[in-house]
Amino acid sequence: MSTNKKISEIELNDYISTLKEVDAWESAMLLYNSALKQMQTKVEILSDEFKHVQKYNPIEYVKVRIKKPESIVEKLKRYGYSDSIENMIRYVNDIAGLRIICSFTSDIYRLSEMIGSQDDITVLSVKDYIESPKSSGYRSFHMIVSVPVFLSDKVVDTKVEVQIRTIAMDFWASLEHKIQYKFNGRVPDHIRVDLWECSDIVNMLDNKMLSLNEAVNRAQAEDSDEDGGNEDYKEDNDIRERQERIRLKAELKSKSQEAEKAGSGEDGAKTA
Ligand code: 0O2
Repeated sequence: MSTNKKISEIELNDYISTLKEVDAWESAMLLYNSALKQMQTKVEILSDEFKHVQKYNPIEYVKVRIKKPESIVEKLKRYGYSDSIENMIRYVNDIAGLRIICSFTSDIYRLSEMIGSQDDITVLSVKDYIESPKSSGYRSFHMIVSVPVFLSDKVVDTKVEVQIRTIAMDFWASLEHKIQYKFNGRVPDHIRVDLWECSDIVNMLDNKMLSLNEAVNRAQAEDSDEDGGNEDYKEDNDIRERQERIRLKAELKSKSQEAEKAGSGEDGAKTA
């Protein structure tokens, strides 16, 4: 199986260049859609596992999207490339995009490690806009990964952009995106400054929420230590009560048997 994979594994670019231009677009989109489905399933499995095995699920929700053709063309233009399918595959890394929204900043790093360490995922690049926010104030953790898509006769490694951010970061990003759209990318300075301030507030809120959560966890751990002790004590008492009830029942039974025997004139040796 692994030998077969090695032989048939080719790059998306090579695969597409063997197709006719008419087929190439649809074939590329089929691959990006398949890669996105795979990544979505992987994250859903992680989320299901968290729900069942752990008490806490760091994944609030997941969004997926395939980049619109006009956005792909616009990005290529911005990068100074002509709008060919080959350039799209080579230079646009976020055609297939998956966004994971978490509660806390610490969850972002835990999840990125879990995703990156899966055997069939290759991490091509990482951008930590939490550690170093963009000049707009944008905060998020980005990974470009590639996943193998198994077709009928070949395996094609396909790129997916994974964005991981907190609810607060997502709130900021979606508002800022709307503002950029409204002003056609030319946001007035005073609004830019306000957005920067909001981004700082988001950061403060995330830090505060994280330390609050840590304090809650510590308090719960202390409580459960105490309750755990009480639980043990309660359990011991329950066991003692049950044993006492069984002993009393047995005592009553043997007394009533003795009374029966005495009444019928049987002797102990015979009964035994
Ligand atoms: P959309 O509509 O979300 O698809 P690269 O992909 O590495 O070649 P790029 O595109 O600069 O270069 O990568 P980067 O900086 O990692 O950003 C990719 C995506 O991150 C963007 O995709 C946005 O989704 C998001 N993003 C980056 N900067 C900002 C920002 O300042 N504000 C907001 N709201 N989102 C941002 P697209 O293609 O721009 O948009």
